[in-house]
Amino acid sequence: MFIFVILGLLVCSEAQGISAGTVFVLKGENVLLNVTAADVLQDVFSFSWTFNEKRKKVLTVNPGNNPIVFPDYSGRIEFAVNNFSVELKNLQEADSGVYTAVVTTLSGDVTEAAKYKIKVQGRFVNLSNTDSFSGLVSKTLHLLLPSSDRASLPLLTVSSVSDNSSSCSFTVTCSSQDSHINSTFRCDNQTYSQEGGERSEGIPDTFLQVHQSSASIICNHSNHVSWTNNTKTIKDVCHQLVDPEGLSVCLVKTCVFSVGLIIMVSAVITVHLMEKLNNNK
Ligand SMILES: *[C@@H]1O[C@H](CO)[C@@H](O)[C@H](O)[C@H]1NC(C)=O
Ligand SMILES: *[C@@H]1O[C@H](CO)[C@@H](O)[C@H](O)[C@H]1NC(C)=O
Ligand SMILES: *[C@@H]1O[C@H](CO)[C@@H](O)[C@H](O)[C@H]1NC(C)=O
Ligand SMILES: *[C@@H]1O[C@H](CO)[C@@H](O)[C@H](O)[C@H]1NC(C)=O
Ligand SMILES: *[C@@H]1O[C@H](CO)[C@@H](O)[C@H](O)[C@H]1NC(C)=O
Ligand SMILES: *[C@@H]1O[C@H](CO)[C@@H](O)[C@H](O)[C@H]1NC(C)=O
Ligand SMILES: *[C@@H]1O[C@H](CO)[C@@H](O)[C@H](O)[C@H]1NC(C)=O
Ligand SMILES: CC(=O)N[C@H]1CO[C@H](CO)[C@@H](O)[C@@H]1O
Repeated sequence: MFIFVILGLLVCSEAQGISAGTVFVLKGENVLLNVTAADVLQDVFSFSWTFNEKRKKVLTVNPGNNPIVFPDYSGRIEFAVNNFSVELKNLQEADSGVYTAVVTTLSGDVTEAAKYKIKVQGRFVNLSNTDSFSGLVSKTLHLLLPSSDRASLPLLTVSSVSDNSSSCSFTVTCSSQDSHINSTFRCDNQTYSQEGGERSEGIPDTFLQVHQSSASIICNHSNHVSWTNNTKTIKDVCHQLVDPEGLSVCLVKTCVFSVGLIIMVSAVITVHLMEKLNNNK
């Protein structure tokens, strides 16, 4: 009972603050943090943007004075005096965290005017040109690394292929350093079906997914700000599967060959007949 009361109190005291919306930012980019509760900006004694739970100060301003930017942020923030929004520039992974706008009013009340949970994520970098890695990629199409510290090498490999002229099925494994997913594809009579391969989270906020699109298998490695994909065409896996295009080409070839043969045979017969007629004269 006592525990429930305490829990209830905790929930209530949380609810009094502003809940933080999560914003994903590409490493190296800027983000503009706005004041969302503009109504609390009355009778302001002092205003601060703070970082994380310990409320490390980013910037403080007392209306009428110049804003004070704290040393860790000097040169990389822009403050809009008119609406109290702050732009953080060239974000790095270490800048991930909760930013809160804290207002102290003339009467001494402390309230929150905005709260953001910022997550900085790296971009996936294509390193398939790098020779030192070429030994690793003999069976893969591309080698990609996110530019964050956690490198991962997504691979797309095919196994258990069953292939004949009317149907083909195979399993693909789409993998990064931290996780993998399997998916089974079947092609019957020009229709594709898939089992598995749903989006799955490996390291937090990083995903793998497999799907089929325009006769290719796509292995998609993504985070919230960047993605990359490895692909394999189904034709390269299912060699025997006859597609209608292939069939018609074959048909045309057969026709041309047959017509050619008939013309040649007729020509031979005609010449033979002519010779016979000439001999009879
Ligand atoms: C702040 O407002 C600007 C302009 O209205 C908008 O472009 C930006 O996305 C907002 N920032 C956030 C973190 O929502
Ligand atoms: C606050 O002011 C800045 C600079 O004048 C502007 O870029 C930004 O969009 C404003 N934010 C909102 C929420 O209006
Ligand atoms: C990655 O590199 C390969 C080989 O150089 C290239 O074919 C492919 O288009 C590149 N992909 C991206 C997304 O740059
Ligand atoms: C092709 O393979 C499928 C399953 O792998 C099988 O059901 C089908 O009978 C086979 N067809 C032929 C013509 O061999
Ligand atoms: C995926 O397939 C591989 C090899 O075919 C197997 O070792 C692995 O356990 C499978 N993973 C899952 C999640 O089914
Ligand atoms: C293949 O599909 C076509 C139309 O999509 C249908 O008319 C035909 O009966 C199908 N053949 C088989 C063997 O299922
Ligand atoms: C890969 O996944 C991302 C995020 O889910 C999505 O925006 C993108 O369009 C996908 N790309 C492909 C080729 O499927
Ligand atoms: C790295 C890679 O293979 N990227 C490809 C992802 O898919 C798009 C089309 O959907 C291609 O244009 C990219 O080259």
